Amino acid sequence: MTTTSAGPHVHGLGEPYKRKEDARFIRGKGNYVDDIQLPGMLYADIVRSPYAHALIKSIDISKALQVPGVVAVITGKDLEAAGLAWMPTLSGDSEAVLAVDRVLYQMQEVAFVVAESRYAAADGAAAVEVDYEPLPVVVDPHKALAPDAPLLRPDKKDRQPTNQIYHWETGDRAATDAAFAEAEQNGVVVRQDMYVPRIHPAPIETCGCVADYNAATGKLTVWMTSQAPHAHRTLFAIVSGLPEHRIRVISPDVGGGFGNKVPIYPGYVCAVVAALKTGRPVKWIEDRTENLTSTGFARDYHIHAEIAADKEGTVKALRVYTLADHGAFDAAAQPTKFPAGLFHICTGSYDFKHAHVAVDAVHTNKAPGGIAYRCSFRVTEASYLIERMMDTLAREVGKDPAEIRLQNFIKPEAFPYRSALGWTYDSGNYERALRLAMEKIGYEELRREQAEKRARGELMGIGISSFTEIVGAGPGKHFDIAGIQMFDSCEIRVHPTGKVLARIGVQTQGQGHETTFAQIIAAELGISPDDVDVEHGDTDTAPYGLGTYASRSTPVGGAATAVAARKIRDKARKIAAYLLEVGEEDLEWEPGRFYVRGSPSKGKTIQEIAFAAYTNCPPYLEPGLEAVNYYDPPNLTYPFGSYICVVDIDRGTGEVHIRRFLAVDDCGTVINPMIVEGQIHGGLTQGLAPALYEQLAYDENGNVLGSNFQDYLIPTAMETPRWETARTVTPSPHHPIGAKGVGESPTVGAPQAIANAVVDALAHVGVRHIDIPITPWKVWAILKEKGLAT
Ligand code: MCN
Ligand code: CUN
Repeated sequence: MTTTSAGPHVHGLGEPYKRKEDARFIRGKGNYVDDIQLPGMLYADIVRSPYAHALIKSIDISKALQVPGVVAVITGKDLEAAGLAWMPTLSGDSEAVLAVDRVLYQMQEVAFVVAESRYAAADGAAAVEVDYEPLPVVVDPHKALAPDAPLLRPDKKDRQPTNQIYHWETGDRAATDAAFAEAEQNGVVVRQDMYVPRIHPAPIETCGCVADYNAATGKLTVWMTSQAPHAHRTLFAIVSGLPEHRIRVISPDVGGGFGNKVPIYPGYVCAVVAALKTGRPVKWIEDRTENLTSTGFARDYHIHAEIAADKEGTVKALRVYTLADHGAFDAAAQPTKFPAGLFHICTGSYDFKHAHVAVDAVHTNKAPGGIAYRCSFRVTEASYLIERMMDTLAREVGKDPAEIRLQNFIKPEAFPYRSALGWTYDSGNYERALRLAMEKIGYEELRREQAEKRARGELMGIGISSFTEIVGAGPGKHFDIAGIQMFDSCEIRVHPTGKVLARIGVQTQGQGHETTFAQIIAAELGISPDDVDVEHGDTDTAPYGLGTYASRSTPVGGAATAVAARKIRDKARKIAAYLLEVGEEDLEWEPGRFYVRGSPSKGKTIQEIAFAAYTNCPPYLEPGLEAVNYYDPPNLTYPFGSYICVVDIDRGTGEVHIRRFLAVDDCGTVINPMIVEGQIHGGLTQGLAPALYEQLAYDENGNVLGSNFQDYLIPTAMETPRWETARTVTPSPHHPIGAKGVGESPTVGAPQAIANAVVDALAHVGVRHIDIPITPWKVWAILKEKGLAT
């Protein structure tokens, strides 16, 4: 480390420091759950229902037990006898671990087979004979609410007599209705139905675990693909009755989570039961089809939205009604107090005076899960609806979509801004982001080009999305998951030689925490990130944390890390004062060093202070240099962005070609611009996906139509355009380093920019909305209807 007059250069905030974890990933030295091998380990396979709704009349496991290598077969009845047939979901519902007397969706777990090899387990699963009696299937949530719909959850009928899970509303209905009545008379009202389809996060690594129970010590160790190891351990303790300190959950390297690894799945629980039953370690790893068909899906929101505005297009009120399809069990990961997550960010970046939102959630014969996929608790759906609606309003009043946004943005001086639905946006400057995007992409020029092309019969569209996100749950008094408050944590140990071990409560599944959290400490202590190792994911060693989702790691865990590092620095100051024989107030700090004010050469480096903490500590202090912080944020952070997409449409095939896509993001203070850029590239691709390709569709019998990557289209390098990025920086006023989250922003912001561009290309022939995914077939049908197909 070289010391300059400004102190050593430590690669702190704002530096594109190369990812420390990549040293192992690019050498093939990552350590994923499926890499865990234990002596005597058994392998599992799951028998799954071919029916979407059926009674189970009988299960015969005798043939399966005769398959060579099969060691045990566990059924729902076995679990029932042990009191383990049901498990709590993250939304307070109970979900069948293995179905006992009925199945509620195709691919539901029915029996768990363990064997000496993965192949024997598969043969065993094929030999289990299940006698089903098919029942009527409901896949449409509207039909699920019909009075004659079959009741899917008779187990809940005492508290839930229909398929409706909840009705939830927020906002001021009377004031909103009054604003609409006024707009009907003297202004404009726009309305639109839209469906945000069911999609799937589809991480490259599917879900799985290895469960190992040591009967001698009574300790259960579970390596599992988990975005929330501590929360999962607590739920395991509650379900199993095992003491929590005798359960160790280790989430090793995770090959992509995207929300898919937040819920607890039956396979994890069955592997634990099988390990207890057989006395041997049990590995369960899903295949691709199991992952796509049975684990946490996302979206599936049927939305009706309305905006009331004056004749010039200044917005007055927003009214939204949504039917949320939660599938067979309500297993959505979301804060307890907000059943529709943070859907109430749907007033977006605009200054609505009034709003009212109602959501009805229903059961259908589809897999449970919900809200996963880079979404921040339903923010994706909220952002999609408001950005589509602003375009609809622009058409209605004959204004450009950019102009209508600039006219209605919350003004920079209005922050902190309280939204009509009661949320306090911490900071923002929406106009600056949109103006930067317009300037960078050459908006006016593009509009001229579009007009010329339109005159020649060519179809070109420009779409804008000026979204606002809401990330960083807690505060703990408002946010909890299954009762556990959503704070997060960091523990820092500075060793005598000045090297650092930091343990964090959040779990990384690819976002680069081992680098960025080291950079936060580097910035606070003036120690190179290379001298800071960041550990996470092992409940025996990491401080308690709520997990990584909803882009909360930087807003909450990052804040805990900065605060813990500041505690270290406070103690270091005391030690330095002792060593230098001056008062604490006589010391100045520069990165990595305290020195005596007025005599810069008289100082102590953080390394010297660390050594003294263990060798020559002031008698009035505890020896050592360690600190821990549990951070409960005072507010959420509100990152935002303005995206502009340019598309050309092929009149012969209906194909949408994305010619340009520019993303201006603002996540406050940036820790590592290279990692943020990577997050944005990946997130934009996952925003492109539902816009043009992905949908987890079902036929009327409840058969999953997207059970593999031939039918469920994820974009590859071929489909992905060259992303252009830029940024503005509006720090969070309450975060210790001013950082906001960013992981989900691009996926939240992108789909509607693309949808708006396609609708813009066809607006002159009266098209106002096309539901995503906007497939060539849908576009071609419109071209045909409008006489534009060639
Ligand atoms: N970062 C930064 N400066 C900021 C904000 C963030 O340098 N102002 C860095 C962070 O320190 C972190 C990364 O960017 O290294 C993302 O940070 P953050 O926005 O805090 O989000 P999380 O770390 O909580 O990640 C979760 C988020 C979610 S919810 C999904 S889903 C998702 C995503 O991130 N899943 C991912 N990005 C993913 N990226 C990969 N590779 N794999 C996943 O599974
Ligand atoms: Cu909602 S997907 Mo991320 O929050 O794990």
